[in-house]
Amino acid sequence: MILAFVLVVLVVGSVIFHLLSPWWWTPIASNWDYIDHTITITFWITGVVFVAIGLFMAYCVFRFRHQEGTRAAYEPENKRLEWWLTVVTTLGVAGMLTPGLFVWNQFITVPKEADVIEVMAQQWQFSFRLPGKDGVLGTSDTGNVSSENPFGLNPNDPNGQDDVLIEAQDLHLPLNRPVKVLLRSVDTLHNFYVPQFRAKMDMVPGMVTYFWFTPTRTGTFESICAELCGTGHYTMRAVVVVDEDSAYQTWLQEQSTFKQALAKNRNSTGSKLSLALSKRQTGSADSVYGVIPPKRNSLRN
Ligand SMILES: [Cu+2]
Repeated sequence: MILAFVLVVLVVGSVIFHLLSPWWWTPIASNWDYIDHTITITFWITGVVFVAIGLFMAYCVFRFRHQEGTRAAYEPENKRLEWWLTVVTTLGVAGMLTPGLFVWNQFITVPKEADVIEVMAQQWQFSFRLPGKDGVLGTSDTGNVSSENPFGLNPNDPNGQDDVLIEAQDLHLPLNRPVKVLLRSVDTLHNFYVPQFRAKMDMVPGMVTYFWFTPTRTGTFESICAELCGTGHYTMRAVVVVDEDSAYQTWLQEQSTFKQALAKNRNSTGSKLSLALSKRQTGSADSVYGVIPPKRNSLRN
């Protein structure tokens, strides 16, 4: 009797908690409201099943409780019931998977007019690359990665010379322009995720993964690494700022190209990124905590 009551309280409490929970989605800032719809459909299907099974268990516990003089009947096979459960389960699973297939198809079908950017991950920071005036990203190879060339770009590729390298870790994007995000990693598995964009994907060493989205409102959003990637994983964050076009152009003018960065690094003024990388390669304890603050770098050098 008490157990049946507890089961009912669990079911009703879970539903109320779900409806009143403060931990809900951040307000969306991209075109991917389809992804929210698929999650809502999944919540509905699993919610209805959860309530039905929870209440059915409570009913059974109450209805078939121990009573003097009655004995349980053993009934291992019931074809009708099994058919019925198989059909309902199949419909439920199909209902959850089908919308996802349509959304996934859209998620990886990039519109032709999309701008291309690249996000590069390493323990434990994100860096960004834009294709520059020619609109084409230069080729890259992890074998080229060095303190002078932290992105590992091919120095002989003319397409790469004007690539814009963003080492300050804040990426700006223009409002309402679709963007294809190429993802790569130089060391281990990472995942680029901005919750407001409803888009994320693993970054896998040795391959380039991608997704696309259109930012639909201006603002400053935090990107996090959503793949446990080592002791500094929790520090692996960056900022994505969605700008009106004029503010975006102003920001873009202030960024330096691969050619400029290479010259600057050769003059050994050093960049935050290259220093962090070179210290990591030489095994400095500081690098365990990711990016070394620039002030400390200047004190050391
Ligand atoms: Cu990571």
